[in-house]
Order: sequence, then C-alpha cells, then structure tokens
Amino acid sequence: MTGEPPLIPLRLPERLRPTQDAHGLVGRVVRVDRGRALAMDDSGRAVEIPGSASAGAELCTGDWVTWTSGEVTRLERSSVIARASRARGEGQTVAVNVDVLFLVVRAEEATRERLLQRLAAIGWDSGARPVLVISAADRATDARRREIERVVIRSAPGVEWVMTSALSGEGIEELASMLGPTTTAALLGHSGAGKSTLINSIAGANVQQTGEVRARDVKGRHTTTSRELIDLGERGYVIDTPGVRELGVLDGHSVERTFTDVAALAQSCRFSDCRHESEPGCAVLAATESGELEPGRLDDYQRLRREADHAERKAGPARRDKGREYNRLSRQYRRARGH
Ligand SMILES: Nc1nc2c(ncn2[C@@H]2O[C@H](COP(=O)(O)OP(=O)(O)OP(=O)(O)O)[C@@H](O)[C@H]2O)c(=O)[nH]1
Ligand SMILES: [Mg+2]
Ligand SMILES: [Zn+2]
Repeated sequence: MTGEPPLIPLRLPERLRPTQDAHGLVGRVVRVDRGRALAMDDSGRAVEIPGSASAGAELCTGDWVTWTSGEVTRLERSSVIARASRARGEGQTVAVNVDVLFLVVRAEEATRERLLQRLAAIGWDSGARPVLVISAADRATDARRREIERVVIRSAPGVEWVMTSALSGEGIEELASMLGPTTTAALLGHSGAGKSTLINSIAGANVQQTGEVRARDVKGRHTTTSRELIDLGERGYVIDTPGVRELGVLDGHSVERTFTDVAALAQSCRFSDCRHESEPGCAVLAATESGELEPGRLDDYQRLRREADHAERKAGPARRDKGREYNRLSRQYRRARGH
C-alpha cells in the first residue's frame, strides 16, 4: 500500500444504523490493493485488513465491514456492479454498495448501439440506479444530439440519461441532485470517457487526475489505475474506476430488461422458454420477418443472451442465486421510484 491513506469520515446510511448499534465498530473499504484492503473505521482511523473477510468473502471497494473480536465480517451488499471479462476468464466485481451508477459514454461514442446495450444491461443487473451519462456534449452539434437521443432511447430503454459537459457545466447539477451526504455513486465506462473529469465537476475541485484522449479515436490512456472511494462531503461518496475495454454481461434477466421490444413480443411465443432461434410459433422471428422488429435487434439480443447464459453456466448456482437477488433489489428499487 503506497501513499498516505485518505482520511474519510464515515456517514452511515440509515440501513446500517441497527448494525452499528448491535456490533459497535463499522468500517468501509476505500481501496483494495494486492490482497490488502484499506478501510476507514467510524472513529476516523484508516485500518489495513486482509482482502478477504470471514468465510473467505472477498472484499471490494465500497464494502461495509464490522470488527467483532478481531474478526472482519463483510456486511450484506445492497448492490453489486459486475462485468464479465474474457481476459480474466470470469466476472469482475467493480464496486459495491452503490446507490447511483453513472454509465459514462462520450458524445462521440454515444450512438454505438451495442455499447449502450451492454451498459444498460450491466446497469440493470447491478441493483443500483443506472444513469447513462453522455459526456463531452460540448462536442455535439444539434443534429448529433438528436441522433444520440434517438439511439439511446432505443438501445437503453427506461434508463435515465443526462447530457453533460465539463466545459460548459451542462448536466452537472442534474447529476449532483441525485446525490446526498450518505449516497454512494460509482462511474463505469471506457478509458477516456470522462469519468474522473465528471467527479471533478461534481466536486467543484480537482480531486482526481485526468488524461488526454487520442484525437483519432477518442481512446483514453488509462489514467485512473485503482478503484477508489472518494469523499465529496455533501455530495456523498463516489467510486472512480479505471476505464475498461470489455463490458461483458453476466445476467440474462438484465438482457431482457434491455431489449424490452424483444421481451414484449416474446410474450406471444408459443413456448414460454422460446429462444427465438427456430421454434415453431415464435412471435419474435415472425416480427423480424415482417419488419415489425427493427433489423439487427434480434441478433444483438441473441449475442448478449448467449454471453449471459455462458457466464451464468460458468458461475454455477451461486451467481444464479445472486442474479435473483439483484433482480429482486432492482424490482424493489423501481417500485420505490414508481416505475
Ligand atoms: N471537451 C470535453 N472534454 C472532456 C469532457 N470530459 C472529459 N473530457 C476530456 O476527456 C479526457 C479524458 O477524461 P478523463 O476524465 O481522464 O477520462 P476517464 O474516463 O477518467 O479515463 P480513465 O481514467 O483512463 O479510465 C480529458 O482530456 C478530459 O479533459 C467534456 O465534457 N468536454
Ligand atoms: Mg479516470
Ligand atoms: Zn420466440
């Protein structure tokens, strides 16, 4: 562990008050580094602990823990941001206990349908409130903005979206209005998407280092290298993450949520477990042939569905159960927000 640990005051969300009353010392993981986790305890001290808690549970940035007679226990997570990564050959947990997830994509990339579909699916899977943030909107003409709107509504239906600019300040107050002293936000997106820049805009100060993008393809230089919990005071906590190349999808239900048009048609398929491949009486295939379903939608759906099925098979029953848990959480969340 290098550098001075950041001093982060703990402001407990309401749901953890009873835990604190019962166990006393509560802490939060602000960084995980080579098998060691750095946590802040509620007396304002930084404590280094092993990267796994009791029962071998891995710790992640954002985890809440208790110390009971020397034993570190990980508290139940309210949300889990996870992505599949072929490079790692498994799912990677990016951040946990996140209330608002900012899925960041630059205006230059915001009409890439498959990128938006992936971001939406990861957002729905997380149990956090997903918000698509279109950054660098100062680079977009009015015509480009209209095109982005059209593609976003189709590719990420139901996901809130905000156009932002660090230069003009557009959209920053709207993002800030989603945050409060005990909320936790996290940012996810490609390198160069503008995640760290957004944090600086929301904080109104330079708290995170940012880096140039290549002019040719707006790719970033992997400026942020660790997942870190940052304290923004009145604007709560925020977890900055390093840009990822691969945004693999782990959960089938979140794919259904992202392809609401396919899911609606599937209600009329003859078989309730229809895969829309070659089954008789398939309403989705029929709609594709008649042109009712836009070309490419079924292919894109199948691609993500296969990816999620593969990830679920690989993860075995544990992940499938977790998937149900996430879905339960996001249902509760949507109900709470009147969706
Ligand atoms: N014009 C413009 N440029 C922006 C905006 N937001 C970010 N940028 C620029 O985009 C580049 C990348 O921004 P970063 O915030 O470092 O991107 P990041 O997502 O944190 O990237 P990694 O840390 O590599 O994952 C920087 O040069 C920023 O100045 C914006 O709203 N408008
Ligand atoms: Mg960054
Ligand atoms: Zn079907």
